[in-house]
Amino acid sequence: MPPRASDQSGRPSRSAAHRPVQVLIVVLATLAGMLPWTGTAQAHGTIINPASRAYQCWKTWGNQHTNPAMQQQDPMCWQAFQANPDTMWNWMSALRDGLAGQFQARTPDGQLCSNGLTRNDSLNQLGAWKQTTVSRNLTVQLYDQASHGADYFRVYVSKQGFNPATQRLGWGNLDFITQTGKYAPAQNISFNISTSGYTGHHILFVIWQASHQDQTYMWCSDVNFA
Ligand SMILES: [Cu+2]
Repeated sequence: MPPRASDQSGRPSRSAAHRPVQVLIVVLATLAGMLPWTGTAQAHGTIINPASRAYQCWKTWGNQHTNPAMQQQDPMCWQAFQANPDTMWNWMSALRDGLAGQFQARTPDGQLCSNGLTRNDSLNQLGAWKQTTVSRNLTVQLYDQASHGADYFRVYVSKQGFNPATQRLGWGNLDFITQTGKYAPAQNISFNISTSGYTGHHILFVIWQASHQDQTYMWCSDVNFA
């Protein structure tokens, strides 16, 4: 009985005493709720070899992005930094959720290199993007800070005769190369692809369907088939 009496008499004062604690819990819960979001916003991935457009610009110019020499030496990165530097700072975040596999229906021609993201439209612009020299059999390398794993990758190469410097990439300009199998979560995932009949500047177009949720990434990597 003494405990119960003490309970009842203590309730109002205890409740008042707990109010700051409850507020703190709400604050902590809110912060905790924000953590995964903040984490995923800053940590995803891209194709680092052959480098996707935003990654190549970030890697080459990220630590000297105001260097005026970029305008002459790498005009496509220059225009991308002018348009929106966040495209480069967030080279890992070119994602859309909930596409339900409707990649073509929900990605208009001319917006493939930006994954249909307005903020990354600089990546669709025409010109002399820096190219990675590759051979017909090549290794494609994903770096994913978040280790999402992959349901699959779909890989395409722009058709022979298509000129990435003067033509906006549409679905009709692509040859489908392969769709990979599933990959377990890892920061580094790489796979080999085989092509034939390509020479000169092509776009390697890769779709990454991540495994943790319906999350789709699309990138253009400029390659030179030697
Ligand atoms: Cu992610």
